[in-house]
Amino acid sequence: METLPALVSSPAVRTDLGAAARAVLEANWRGRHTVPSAHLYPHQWSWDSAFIAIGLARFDQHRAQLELATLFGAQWPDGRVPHIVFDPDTPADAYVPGPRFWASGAPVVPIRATSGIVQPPVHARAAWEVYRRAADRPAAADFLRRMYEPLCAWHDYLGTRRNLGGSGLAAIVHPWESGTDNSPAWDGAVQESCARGATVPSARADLRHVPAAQRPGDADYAAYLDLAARYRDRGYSDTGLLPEHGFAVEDPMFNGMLAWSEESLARIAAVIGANSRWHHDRAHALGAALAERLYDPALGMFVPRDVRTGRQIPVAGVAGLAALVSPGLPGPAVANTCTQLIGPRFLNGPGGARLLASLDRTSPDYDPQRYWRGPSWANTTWLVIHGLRRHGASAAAEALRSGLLETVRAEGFREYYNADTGAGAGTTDFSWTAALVLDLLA
Ligand code: 9WN
Repeated sequence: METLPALVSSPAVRTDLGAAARAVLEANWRGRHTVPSAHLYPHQWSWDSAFIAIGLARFDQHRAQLELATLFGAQWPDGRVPHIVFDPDTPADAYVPGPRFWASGAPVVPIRATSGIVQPPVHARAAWEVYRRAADRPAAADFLRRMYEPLCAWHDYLGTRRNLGGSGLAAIVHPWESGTDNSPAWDGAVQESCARGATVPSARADLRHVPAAQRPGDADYAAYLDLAARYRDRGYSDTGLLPEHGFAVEDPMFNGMLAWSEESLARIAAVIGANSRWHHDRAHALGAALAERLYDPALGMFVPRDVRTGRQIPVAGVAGLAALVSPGLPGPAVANTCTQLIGPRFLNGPGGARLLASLDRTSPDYDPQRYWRGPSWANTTWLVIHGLRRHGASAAAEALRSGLLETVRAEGFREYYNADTGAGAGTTDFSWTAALVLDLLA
């Protein structure tokens, strides 16, 4: 492993790894969108598509634009971008919970069947990346002109209807909205739901698609489904959601990405001749709210906050590091978070592991192999690299970049990696891993 950093920076290896990454994206392309994984996730996922567009932008501008346009083609009238857009050509039971679960009780029938929850808002940043990398700048500027209003509507949805805590930060109303589905940060709320006796018929059957390593306990999974079903049965309305809804959380990664994307909207506005000032101010206001509400001085990093109780959830997870992408964060909070990042909790694991764990390695809940409870993921690593670069920590960013690239080179484009050994885990030929490797190789 020691010699690999040199290898990945040699042109021949860059080409091989890049060609292999492009082959994964080719294989997972479905004509107008890319599936995250042909085996496990056979539809279009929201934040996956944003990451995928960032990789596509490195070699196929048209396809990168189409990826985002297809996703936003399924945007709801209230501005939300659904977390899954179901592919009508894929059997309804190929992924559960599928279109029938999500649709019943919805007030509007969108053009495409979709879920009703959302995922982290990294889309405006993705649109900006597509423009930045574009060979055909006029076509890319047209694309930005078409995307601008839908992206504003998406951010407005999050800034108004999801402003459940009143600070301007967006609240997520289901663990799946965080993107870090089974993080221990959600255990408390999920266990409360279990205690309330959450039961959804056929929860067992719904576990079919979930690989054993990442499978929550039956009761936990029933609670996840129960939360989704409750939201669905109120027509996915966010009005009057509190206090009875069992989950409302301000997540640092979700809001960090929102602030980062808002900053991208300011750049997009400037390109197309719209007013960028408002976006710039909003991005910085989000950063200030993040610092004020989600920074935990005891842990020295950002954490989620439970809107129902008004209390922070003191779990040190990668989401609290990814918040570093936000503009407007105060220097001391940034410096402390960087210290946590490169210390024993996240980066420097046993045996000199150079992979960024998704959970504090010193936590009793840490499991290097179990989904969002320890393993290293390409997308959160990519976000943290951007956060580090933003704050001038280029040596740490480079350590993360080369650590991820050497792991992918050895293990392939896996869904995630054992944070201690680097062994690949989860599904294979995973799209966002391939896409973000392409971006990091360039
Ligand atoms: C539920 C598709 C998605 C990612 C999420 C990841 C996982 C789905 C699942 O897969 O979530 O949305 O079935 O577990 O946690 O981040 O977008 O890749």
